Amino acid sequence: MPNTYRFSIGPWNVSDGRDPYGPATRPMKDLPWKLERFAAAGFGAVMFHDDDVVPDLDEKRPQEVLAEARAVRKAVEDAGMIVEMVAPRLWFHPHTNDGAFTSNDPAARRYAIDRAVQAADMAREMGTTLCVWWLAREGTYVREAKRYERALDQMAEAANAVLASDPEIRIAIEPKPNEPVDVAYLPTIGHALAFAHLTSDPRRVGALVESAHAVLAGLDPADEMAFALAQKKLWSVHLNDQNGLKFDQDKPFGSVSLRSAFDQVRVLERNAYGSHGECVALDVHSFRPTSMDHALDHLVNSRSTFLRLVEKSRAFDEAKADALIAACDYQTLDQMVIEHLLG
Ligand code: XUL
Ligand code: MN
Repeated sequence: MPNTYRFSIGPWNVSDGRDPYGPATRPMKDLPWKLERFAAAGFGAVMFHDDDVVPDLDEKRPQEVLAEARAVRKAVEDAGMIVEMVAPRLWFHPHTNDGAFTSNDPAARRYAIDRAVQAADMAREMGTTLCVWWLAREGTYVREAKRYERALDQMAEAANAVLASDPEIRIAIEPKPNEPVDVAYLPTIGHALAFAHLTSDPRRVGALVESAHAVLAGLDPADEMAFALAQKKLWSVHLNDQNGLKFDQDKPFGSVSLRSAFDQVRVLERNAYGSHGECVALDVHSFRPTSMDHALDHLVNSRSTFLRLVEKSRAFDEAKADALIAACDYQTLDQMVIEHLLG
C-alpha cells in the first residue's frame, strides 16, 4: 500500500513578517483566523508552542492553562484537524537568557523544568503524546561559561521529569547546531539519539529532523532522517530549505536543492514514514514582502512540491539504478537522477 501523508503546520508559520532589522509587513492574525485557513487549505494537523495555545501562560494558574488547552483542542478538532505536538518555548522568558535546562541559575533551571512538564500536561489534554524540544539556548556563547558534561546531566534531569509525568509522553529533540547560541549542546540527530540513552527511558526520547538545521550542521538532511528511521526514532520532520551556511532561512521545501528534497522524500517513502501516525510537518516561513493574499502560499507550495516528489520517488527506475550501482557507473546514475527530476 503506498503511503498517504498527513501534513502539519504551526501558527508561527504564518507570521507578520517582522525580522531582526524591521517591523511587521503584514497584520498579525489570531489563532481562530489561522485554524480556519489551515483547515480550508487541507492541512490535517497543527503543531504548537505552549504559548501559541495559551498566550501569557506564565501569568495563569495550571488549571486555567489546561482548560484553555482543551478549548484549543476542540477548535482544532472541530475544524477537522488533530494536534501533532506541543513544544515548550524555552527561549523567551527572562529566566531563559542564560539557557533553560542548562542555565547557571538554579531558579531558572527550575522554571524551565516546570514549563517543560506543563507542556507535556498540555499535550495530554490536547490528545497527543508528542513534545518537541528545540533546545534554542542550550549551548554557549562563551564555551568556558559552562561544562558540557554537567549540561548533559541537567538536560537528562529535565527529560526525566517530563517522562515521569506521564507514562505515554514522548520527547522528540529537534537539533540545530547554532542560532541563537554560538555552539549548541545537541547539534545533530546523532547527539540527540545518544542523549536519549542518558535518560530514564531512552525508548521515549527520539528526534525530529529539520532540513535547514541539518544543512546548517553541514549534514545531509536525508541521511539525518535515515539515521533516526533506522532506530525507529523519527517522530516528526520539519521540511524546509536552506541556502548554505547563513541564518536559519526556513525557505520553501525544495526551493534551494530540489535534489536534496527528492532524497528526503525518497528516504521517507522507503521507510513507510507516516505509517505509525507521524506527520509531515512544514516549518517554512514566507518571504518578508509577501502580502496577506498569499499568507499560506509557502506552506501550500511546499506540500505540493513534496507530493510531486513522492510521485518522482515512486516513478524512479530502481532496477535501472541498481544495475548502474552494480556496474559502479555513478556518472550515469548521477545524470539519471537529474534527468528524472527534469523530466
Ligand atoms: C527554530 C525552529 C522552531 C522549532 C519549534 O529554528 O525550527 O520553530 O521548530 O520550536
Ligand atoms: Mn523547526
